[in-house]
Amino acid sequence: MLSKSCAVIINDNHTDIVVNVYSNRVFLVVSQYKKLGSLLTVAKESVLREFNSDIYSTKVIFGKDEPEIHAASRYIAGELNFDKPLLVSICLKDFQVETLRAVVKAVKKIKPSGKTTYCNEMGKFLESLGRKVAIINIDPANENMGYKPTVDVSELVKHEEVMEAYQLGPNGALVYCIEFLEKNIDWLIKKILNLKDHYLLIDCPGQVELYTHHESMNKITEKLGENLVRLCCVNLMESHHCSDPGKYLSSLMVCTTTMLQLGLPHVNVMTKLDEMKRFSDKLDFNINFYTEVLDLNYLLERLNDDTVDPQYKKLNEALVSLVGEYSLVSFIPLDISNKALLLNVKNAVDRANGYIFGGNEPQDVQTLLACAVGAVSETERTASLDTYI
Ligand SMILES: Nc1nc2c(ncn2[C@@H]2O[C@H](COP(=O)(O)OP(=O)(O)O)[C@@H](O)[C@H]2O)c(=O)[nH]1
Ligand SMILES: [Mg+2]
Repeated sequence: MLSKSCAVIINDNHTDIVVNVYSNRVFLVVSQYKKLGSLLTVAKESVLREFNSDIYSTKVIFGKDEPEIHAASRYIAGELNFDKPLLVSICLKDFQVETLRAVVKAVKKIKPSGKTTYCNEMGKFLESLGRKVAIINIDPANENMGYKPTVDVSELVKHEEVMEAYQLGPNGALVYCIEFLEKNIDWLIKKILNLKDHYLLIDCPGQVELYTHHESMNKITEKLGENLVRLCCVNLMESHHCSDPGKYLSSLMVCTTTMLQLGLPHVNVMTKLDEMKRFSDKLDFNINFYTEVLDLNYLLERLNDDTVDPQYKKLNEALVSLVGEYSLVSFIPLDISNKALLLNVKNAVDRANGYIFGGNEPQDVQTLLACAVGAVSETERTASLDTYI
């Protein structure tokens, strides 16, 4: 776990939660005000170990210093019991024990965007259609792979060892590993050339900076392309980002930047659609607005509802018009357990990377053309999404 975030509704209040794990501490943000609150350090005292009860000492290093914030931090630290000192930023509308319990429950349930799950499930799905699939893991910090990777970057470089050897934090070590992979790209190419008759799924790291401004991923995909691998970037965005106009806009910016930076055929997928129900009452628009990225002026109105500052209004306007002018982004909705939605994603990827015209699967001309133009009947499409709100 490096960095994970989620949003939950607690007592009718939208609550943002972010957990960042560094080598020497965990940074937890809990906010119901869309901003950082008091910042506290929480350390576990070992003095009373013999009584088998942990004592936590808390210290405010920034912001309001109130007893309830100390008590809340101690409660959260005790329940979560991280093995590293905790730095916590708390900004809550109430400090009732039910609220704190809900925060702890949400932190325990935080899950990443689902890249590994996607590779695993899509792999099985494609195999059921008769494709010979190989999954290649190039995320050096990958956790709980449910599949057995045919090629694993950890044979080349180990994230933990890099952190230790160079005294780097998890993100720094990850960038080092990816740069190392770029320098040793021949290792990967050689392995891939042995998989000529396979359909490849490449499980990538999730650090967004690798796709928005760092150059290594770009060079890696270029080199693979030169070696006749027809790549398509499948970018996963979690549907909970729709519950907040600011988060949704930032996702659109990340998608646009990634598309421009990588320059690959690209399919954006909105994952965990089944979790959308939890936010139904927080959604300003229907699912189509978010997946098809419809008129962003409506989004701008919502963004500006949250601020009276003219500078922020101008910034929102500029960002919205930037995303709107490029007009590159739309999302295919996915709930990983829904085969019909998995099929939609598969068809979009087949169109994007050209597999539809080169694969070995038997296809009649009509299916081929329908897939090539993305034909899905309107009733088929809305029927499959209606159940999600
Ligand atoms: N509810 C729901 N959970 C999902 C879906 N896809 C993935 N997940 C969960 O989200 C977590 C994602 O973990 P993982 O795939 O390892 O994420 P990664 O770090 O992006 O590779 C797992 O616990 C999955 O069970 C989905 O469509 N719906
Ligand atoms: Mg993963």
